[in-house]
Amino acid sequence: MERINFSLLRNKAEKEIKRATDLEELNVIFKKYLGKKGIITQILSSLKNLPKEKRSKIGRQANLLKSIIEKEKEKREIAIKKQIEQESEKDESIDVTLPAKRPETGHLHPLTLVRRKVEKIFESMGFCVVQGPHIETEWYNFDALNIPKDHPARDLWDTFWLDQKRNKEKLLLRTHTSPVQVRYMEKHNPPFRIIVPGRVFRHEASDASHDIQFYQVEGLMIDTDISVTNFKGIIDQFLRKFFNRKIKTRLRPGYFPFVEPGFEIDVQCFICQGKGCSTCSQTGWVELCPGGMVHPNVLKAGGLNPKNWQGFAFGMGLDRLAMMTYKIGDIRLFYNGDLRFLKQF
Ligand code: FA5
Repeated sequence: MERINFSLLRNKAEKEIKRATDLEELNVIFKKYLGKKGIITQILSSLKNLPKEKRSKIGRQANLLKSIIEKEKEKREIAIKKQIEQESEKDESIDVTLPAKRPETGHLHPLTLVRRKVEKIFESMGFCVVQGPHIETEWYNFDALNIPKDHPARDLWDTFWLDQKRNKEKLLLRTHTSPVQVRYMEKHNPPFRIIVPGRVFRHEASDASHDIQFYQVEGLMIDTDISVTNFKGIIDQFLRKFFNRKIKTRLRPGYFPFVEPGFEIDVQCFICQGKGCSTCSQTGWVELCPGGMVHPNVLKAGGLNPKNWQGFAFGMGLDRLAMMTYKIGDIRLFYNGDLRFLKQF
C-alpha cells in the first residue's frame, strides 16, 4: 500500500464538506470517503494485508479520520437544514389585502349585566350603592340582626365558619348581605336609602336553583315615616323598570328575625299570567324575595333610636333575577366558566 497522507486527506474532506450547499451534495461527499467503496472504507478493509506494526498505526489514523468526517457531516447537515427552514419562512408571502384577524375580546358576565341594570334603576330612585366585607364577624352576620346564639333562626343559614378569629370574635363568610344594614347605620345619619349588591356564601348542597356562592342585593331605606306602602311602591317601580312592563306583586307574611312585620314578595307568574301552571305550582305567583320593616332591635344595634327612625329592608337573589331575565334553568351555569354558555350574552 502506498503511503497515505492522512492530514492532507482530512483537510480535503473537511473543505469539501463545508462547501456542500445541499443535503444531496453532502451525501455524495460523505460516500466518497465513507461509502461502501469510499476512500477511508477501502483503507480500513485493506488493513488485514499490512504487516502488524503498520496495521495498528494506519488503523488508528483511519478510524480517527472516519469519526472526524462523520462529525463534520453531522454539523453541516444541521446547518443546511436550518438554512432551508429560514428560507422557507422568508418565502411565506403576506397578503396585505386580507382582513385582519379580529382579536377575541372579553365581555361582561350575565350576572354583572344584571347587577349593573339593578344598580342603575335603584340609583335613579335615589339609592346609593354600598359594599360590605365578604368575611364577616358573628356579630354583624347574626347578633346585630336580632339573631342571638341560641336562636333557631341561625339554622336558616348553613355557615362557612373560619378558623381565624378577629379580637376573639368568630369569623365567617357572610351568609347574606344584611350585615351591611347595621354597618351602614353605624356610620351614617338617616335619612338614607341604599342597595348592597354582593357575593354571599352558604354551606349547602347545590342544585339547579341553589349554589354555595351567589349574589344578593340588599335594600335598605330609613327615614322618619317610611311604611309598607313605600316598600311595595319601590319594589313595583323597580320591577316595572327592570322588566319594562307593569308586574303585579303581592306581599305574603314571612319570617325573618330582623324584620317586623316580615314578608315574602311574590310576582305574578310570567308564564301563565296568574292563571296557574307548573312553574308556579298552580298558584299563579312566583316568589321574588323576602323583606319587611326593619326590626327595632336592628335599628338599636346600628345606633339609631327606633322611636325616631323606621324603614324597610329586602334581600333579592341576583342570580334568580338573572335566571328569570335570560330564562336560564340552572344557576350553576353562571359559575362553571363554560365559554359556550358565557358567549351568548
Ligand atoms: C336572606 O338572605 C335575608 N337576608 C333576606 C332579607 C333581607 C330578609 C332583608 C328581610 C330583610 P334568604 O335566605 O331567603 O333571605 O335569601 C334571599 C334570596 O337569596 C332568596 O330569595 C333567593 O333568591 C336567594 N338565595 C337563597 N339561597 C340561595 C342559594 N343557595 N343559591 C342561590 N340563591 C339563593
